[in-house]
Amino acid sequence: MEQNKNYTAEDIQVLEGLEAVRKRPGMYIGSTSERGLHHLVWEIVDNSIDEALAGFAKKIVVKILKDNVISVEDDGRGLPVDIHEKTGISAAETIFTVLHAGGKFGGGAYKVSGGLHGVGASVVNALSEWLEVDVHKNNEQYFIRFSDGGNIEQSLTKVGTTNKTGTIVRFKADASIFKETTVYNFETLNTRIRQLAFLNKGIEIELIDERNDEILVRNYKYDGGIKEYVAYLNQAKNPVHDEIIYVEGEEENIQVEIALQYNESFNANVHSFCNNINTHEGGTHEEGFRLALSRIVNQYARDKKYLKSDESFAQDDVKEGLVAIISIKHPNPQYEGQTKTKLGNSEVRKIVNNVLKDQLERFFLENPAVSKIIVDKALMASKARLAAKKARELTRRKGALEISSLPGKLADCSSKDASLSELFIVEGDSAGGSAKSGRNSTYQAILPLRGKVLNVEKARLEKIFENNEIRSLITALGCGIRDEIDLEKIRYHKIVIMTDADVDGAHIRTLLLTFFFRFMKPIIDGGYLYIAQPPLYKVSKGNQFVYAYNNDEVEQAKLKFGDKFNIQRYKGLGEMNAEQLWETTMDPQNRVLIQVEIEDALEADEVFTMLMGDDVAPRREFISENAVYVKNLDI
Ligand code: TTJ
Repeated sequence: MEQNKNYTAEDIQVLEGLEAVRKRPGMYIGSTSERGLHHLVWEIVDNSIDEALAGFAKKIVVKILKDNVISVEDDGRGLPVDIHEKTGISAAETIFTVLHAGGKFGGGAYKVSGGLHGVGASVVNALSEWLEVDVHKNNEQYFIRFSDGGNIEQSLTKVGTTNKTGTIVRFKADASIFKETTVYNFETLNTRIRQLAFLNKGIEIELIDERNDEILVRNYKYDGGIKEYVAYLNQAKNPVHDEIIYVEGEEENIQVEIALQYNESFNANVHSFCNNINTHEGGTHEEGFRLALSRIVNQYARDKKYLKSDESFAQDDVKEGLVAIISIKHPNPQYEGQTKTKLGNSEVRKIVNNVLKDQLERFFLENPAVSKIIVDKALMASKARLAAKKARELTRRKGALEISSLPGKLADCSSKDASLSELFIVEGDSAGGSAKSGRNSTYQAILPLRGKVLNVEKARLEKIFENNEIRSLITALGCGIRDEIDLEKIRYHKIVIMTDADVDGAHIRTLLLTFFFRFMKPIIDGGYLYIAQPPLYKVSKGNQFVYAYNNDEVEQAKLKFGDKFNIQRYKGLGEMNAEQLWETTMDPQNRVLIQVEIEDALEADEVFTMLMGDDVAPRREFISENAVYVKNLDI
């Protein structure tokens, strides 16, 4: 391959740019973990999405080739191949070698997808062992190859003729950068590709995994766009009206699309996107939506005399059982928040309101049966909320003389510094007893739970207050619940679920995770929630012993002790004495805690609905598909 020997000032500047990316990759792709690795794919795919949104590409194919090489191809116009008169470098090459290049790929459409606005291609090149580009354009086929983090190896060269147009990019992530892994997760790619197809109606996106003998193919194309997304999210949730409400509009060059449908559950499932980015932290588009929806439902309910003129639904009442997707395309989005996934553009609030108001009011008037169902649902929610408020006031009034009591069974810690304090939620009184005696009571509190926690998946906010275990937990945490959560008030910065390593323990852990996900999600998002890892075995020989936390460690212990040894399987925390429980599971010096994090709230919602919801069939299918992976099942 011809080497580009005579480096120009331009080349130096280019290499310095890409060198900067290799020095601090986290600044460009967030991290070099598995999540950062997958971000490379999205930076490339976003370019093809833009070509499709501009109306020139119809199909995008993402392939995972052998050795975890990624290929992304589209049938668009093909990257520009003209040679820049000043630099003598082709436009295609520039896009892969200059940071902040390609902000606009020509045409009227502005670059909408992706978070980095076109810097992606050169960042991916910088972080790849090699990257190749095929361009089909003007009946010619062109080829470029870069290697070792973006050095040009083969400049743009005609390598043949063609009768099609399009762009194909192949790259191999640099293992010296992505030290954790360079293996792509099929489900991660599949979930996001399906989401991109939902968010960009009519674009066909295909995923092919060629790494193994059995080739996996997934193909997505949704002409109904986010309407089909709402239908997909509601498929296991029993919708209460057939038609999915869909509005779209554009104002000030900002495109707004909203789809919504109510189901019989009590949970709200509202997800918002800007330029295909999942704005997990919400923002002005979501605020505009919530305001407009509650205002319109209230207005309709009053006009039809379902509500008296001085009554109104709270926003919560109108959210109950709601599944909604809000997707906007914005030429100049301002992202805020901890993870830069909160939309800050203030003009968006009124634009979303304007787009939704006219069309939703018209829908309600034209579909009185559906409107009545929605209003009835809000009425039920409102009645339950008001009844519970009265009940709470009553208990407060009755208990007015009591101090605002922490639950009696809470063994609190003496420290009042939440940032140092830990709450262990323990199953049963015997384990609770061991935990209380074994703990460091300065900063470790214990809350023993008696019996099963309520399955809140099907419960209204009001219902869960009737459950003693849940009420004790809410009181112990001290930070409120649902929209009233104030993490400033939380009494512990580590909340540790410590249940038995048996089926019952797993069930209680799942019930608690459901509660936290459905009613206290900010606690998970804030990284406060953990799962304790008690040892599964104690392997001993004479007075020597080792705790084993998994089967590999058992094997290692057996090797250490040679032939004669004793193995004790810990089924319940109660089988350990206080000292052992402290040493193995609570002592920060030795313990292993798993921090609970939500990779993708949409997926988590699907999992909780499937595991904890009414519909048995999906759960049975999940169990039969995954039973093969179960270890240490106690019969
Ligand atoms: C921009 O306007 C002029 C004609 O070419 C348009 C363009 O660049 N289209 C385009 C870019 N289609 N596909 C891409 C692309 C595809 C991949 C896989 C990767 C990159 C960096 C760009």
